[in-house]
Amino acid sequence: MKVYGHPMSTCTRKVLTTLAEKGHEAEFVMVDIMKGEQKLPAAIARQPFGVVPALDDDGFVLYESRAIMRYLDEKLSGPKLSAPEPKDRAVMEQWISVEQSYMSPKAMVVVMNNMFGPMMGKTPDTDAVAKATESLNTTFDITETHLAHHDFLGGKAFSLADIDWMPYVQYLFGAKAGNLITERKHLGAWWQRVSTRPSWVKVSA
Ligand SMILES: N[C@@H](CCC(=O)N[C@@H](CS)C(=O)NCC(=O)O)C(=O)O
Repeated sequence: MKVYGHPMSTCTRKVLTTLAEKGHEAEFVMVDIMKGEQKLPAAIARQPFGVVPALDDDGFVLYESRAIMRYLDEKLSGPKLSAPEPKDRAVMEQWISVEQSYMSPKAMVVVMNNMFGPMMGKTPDTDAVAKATESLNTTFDITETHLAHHDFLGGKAFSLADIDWMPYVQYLFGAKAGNLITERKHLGAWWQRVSTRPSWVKVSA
């Protein structure tokens, strides 16, 4: 099994964390997105949208990080990262959707402007950051209410929903916006719980 990705890529990190939680390793093949390697013909053959990650499981090629996470959880031995019960499974899927629809697009604005942009000598667009932060405040207030009654996003147990949220939440800390997490008691406690898991410590090192 091969994972094509980049160690700094949030979507690649979701896949690697899923593998680590399942107690498996895949061969990691670096696609240097800093050099544009994701747009080369060989990469496009695996991921036609020209981004990472992609998985190659003995000739079965799959792209889209969330699809890969679900596939790995179904296929591999190890702890189950999705609840079997329909209501629990649906709650997990709801929080994966919240990440994709409301959290990550706004977190990306903050991270690009406050973390990656300055690394490349760019000046942050403070208006864009303020607008994205306002939206993140709403999303995190809703998340805080949920986590007041649940240890994990998917409910009682650690699941793919937690893994799905972790890479962008971590980058918010690097983008001087970690207060959005730590100033919320339950969200802060959740982050403490999930970010100290050995899988995450390994992948984010
Ligand atoms: N929906 C895709 C998004 C993949 C994506 O945006 N990957 C980023 C890295 S996290 C990338 O390859 N960026 C390089 C580019 O846009 O050219 C997934 O979940 O796999």
